[in-house]
Amino acid sequence: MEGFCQLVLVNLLIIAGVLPSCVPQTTRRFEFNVEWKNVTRLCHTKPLLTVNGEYPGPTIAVHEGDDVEIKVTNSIAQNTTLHWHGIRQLRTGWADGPAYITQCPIGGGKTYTYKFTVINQRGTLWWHSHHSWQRASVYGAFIIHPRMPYPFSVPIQDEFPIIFGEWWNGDIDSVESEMMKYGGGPDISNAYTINGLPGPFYNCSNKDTLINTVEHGKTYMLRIINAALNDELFFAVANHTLTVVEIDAAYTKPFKTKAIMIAPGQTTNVLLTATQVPDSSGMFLMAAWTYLTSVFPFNNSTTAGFLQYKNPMSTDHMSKHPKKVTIFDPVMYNFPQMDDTKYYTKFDDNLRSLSSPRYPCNVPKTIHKRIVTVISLNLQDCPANKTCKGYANKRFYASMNNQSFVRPTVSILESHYKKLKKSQYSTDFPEKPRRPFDYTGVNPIAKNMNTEFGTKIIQVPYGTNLEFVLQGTSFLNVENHPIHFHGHNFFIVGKGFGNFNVSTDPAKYNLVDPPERNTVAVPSGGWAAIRFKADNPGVWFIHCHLEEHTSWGLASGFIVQNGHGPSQSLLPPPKDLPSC
Ligand SMILES: *[C@@H]1O[C@H](CO)[C@@H](O)[C@H](O)[C@H]1NC(C)=O
Ligand SMILES: *[C@@H]1O[C@H](CO)[C@@H](O)[C@H](O)[C@H]1NC(C)=O
Ligand SMILES: *[C@@H]1O[C@H](CO)[C@@H](O)[C@H](O)[C@H]1NC(C)=O
Ligand SMILES: *[C@@H]1O[C@H](CO)[C@@H](O)[C@H](O)[C@H]1NC(C)=O
Ligand SMILES: *[C@@H]1O[C@H](CO)[C@@H](O)[C@H](O)[C@H]1NC(C)=O
Ligand SMILES: *[C@@H]1O[C@H](CO)[C@@H](O)[C@H](O)[C@H]1NC(C)=O
Ligand SMILES: *[C@@H]1O[C@H](CO)[C@@H](O)[C@H](O)[C@H]1NC(C)=O
Ligand SMILES: *[C@@H]1O[C@H](CO)[C@@H](O)[C@H](O)[C@H]1NC(C)=O
Ligand SMILES: *[C@@H]1O[C@H](CO)[C@@H](O)[C@H](O)[C@H]1NC(C)=O
Ligand SMILES: [Cu+2]
Repeated sequence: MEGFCQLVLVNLLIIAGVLPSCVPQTTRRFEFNVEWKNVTRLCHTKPLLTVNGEYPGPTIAVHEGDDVEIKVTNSIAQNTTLHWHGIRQLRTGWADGPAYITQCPIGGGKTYTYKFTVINQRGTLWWHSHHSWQRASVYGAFIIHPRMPYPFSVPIQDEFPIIFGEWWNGDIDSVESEMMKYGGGPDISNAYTINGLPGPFYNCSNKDTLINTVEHGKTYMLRIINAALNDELFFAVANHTLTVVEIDAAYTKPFKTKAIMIAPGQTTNVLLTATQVPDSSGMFLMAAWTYLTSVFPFNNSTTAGFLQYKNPMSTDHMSKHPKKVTIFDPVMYNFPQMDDTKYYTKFDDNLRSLSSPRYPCNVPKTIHKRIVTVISLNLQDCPANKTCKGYANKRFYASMNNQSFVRPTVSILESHYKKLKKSQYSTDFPEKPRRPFDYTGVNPIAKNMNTEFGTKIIQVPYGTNLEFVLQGTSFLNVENHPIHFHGHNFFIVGKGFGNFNVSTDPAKYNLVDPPERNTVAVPSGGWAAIRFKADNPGVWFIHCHLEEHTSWGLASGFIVQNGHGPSQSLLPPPKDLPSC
């Protein structure tokens, strides 16, 4: 093997994705320092929370099967935690990261080493802070290189991360605390970003524009991540077609599309072949703009970068500066409009698991338990003598089955593992709405939109085949919600607009090749049904990946009990686990 791996031809074939990787399984170690760094965008300089002074943070790149150790040092006064979004964390829930769910936060001046193994996963994931709204700037790519060649035959010339985010000129802690104090919506961001760069459509930002260089005729892999706090996005490259090959680190049946929609928490790998004959600039616009389903305020603006051709065939010189563009007009580029739900639905319908002998689609054909949960926004009366800035001078909240999630002060995983007497959670989350109603058809403003507060979660034995029906509502407005599950991938077996019908909809499920994900964008004014085997003992957070909704309580969780023997049991907590 050693000698074989050193042959030049062998290495070329590995890079092109034709032969399996020769890299041995190993332990990959990283050191992450959470620290402030002065960063300037849009002519505003501010202290920004970063990892190792980088924005976005450093990329973690490992191979399938590697052990990973990330030593996190917290060099700020505030608490922090980090989450490895989409990593299954089999038996290592202590390393998952959501504050007060699987760990107490890492205090100022303290360290914690996240240790886990990447088992049977390959593709693009990401990492981010899972404490308060720190993930506004504390995020980065988590790339798992496959051991086996890619299941598509095109040789890949190079790959680019494309990470969307949001930039606020002000301090993100104040945005969050204002929102929680007055119960209104958060201040919207000043710009969307690609790899931390807003791009040419914003004032004082032309120099902060991403440029990816390509060669005519070659194929590139774009590893696209939506790390934005509160916004679903469309993404497209002018005059180019994208071929979707993977979502949330699971291969899909490849299909071509003009644009993708990507919700916060999701990742998408696309292939792009540089087929075009560029003009004298050699540049093609790559843009991301809102997929709009809500009536809440949002920033109607576009982040963009450029694909730049090397040696453009139509000219002998090539510009080094971003092309001057001022107006983004989707029509001009033949892109979907921001409210084009029809376009999104068609795109989403095309997502299918690859479902091949090597990568089978292990969707549970039968289930042990179906949980129907309504996801909604809520309005609560303003407390006496307080100012509230939500709709009708009330406070916004959000809930699942009318339970607005309250974080406990000790991590649920620790309470569960140590069987603490004074545990601050209960396992009686309602498995269906207590009072069924017309979820998507009512005039919501006329209804009672109060919610209940608590820390109710679900508990199931190891190996339970679970189905969750996530039912959207028209409370305040219909809206697309990206619901993320920790510790498990799931299969999206069904979805639709309007209300889920238990007697007719399950018969229409796709149990052959449904898409596998960790974050499902529940259709606006509709529902999605997901299935998975609960085979990872521990405590797992479920929440909307729109940060404002999580803050308002759109969250819950589930405990998977230990099964038989060590291989089906949660490992003991690491010695350096932070305490509360
Ligand atoms: C940011 O700049 C301000 C003003 O120049 C300075 O006081 C502060 O120490 C800087 N912060 C960091 C983290 O470099
Ligand atoms: C929204 O986007 C525009 C650019 O189109 C920017 O100038 C503005 O600061 C952003 N933020 C707000 C709060 O409008
Ligand atoms: C840029 O600044 C100019 C002048 O202040 C303003 O008129 C324009 O609306 C701004 N454009 C954006 C996109 O923010
Ligand atoms: C790109 O597409 C637009 C409209 O779809 C077209 O007007 C333009 O000529 C194309 N550009 C190139 C370089 O092919
Ligand atoms: C967003 O901005 C564009 C261009 O200025 C405008 O045509 C469109 O109506 C705006 N959309 C919304 C929902 O505000
Ligand atoms: C609210 O204000 C009223 C009148 O100023 C006062 O009597 C009452 O004690 C206040 N209530 C609370 C909870 O502070
Ligand atoms: C939610 O709970 C609140 C408080 O108990 C109640 O007033 C409201 O009617 C409930 N709503 C639904 C839809 O069950
Ligand atoms: C479900 O569909 C059946 C058959 O079309 C219909 O009779 C029933 O009323 C529907 N149930 C609900 C809750 O809409
Ligand atoms: C950090 O977390 C601990 C444990 O929950 C808490 O007691 C402490 O007040 C927090 N510190 C800060 C600065 O928020
Ligand atoms: Cu949401």
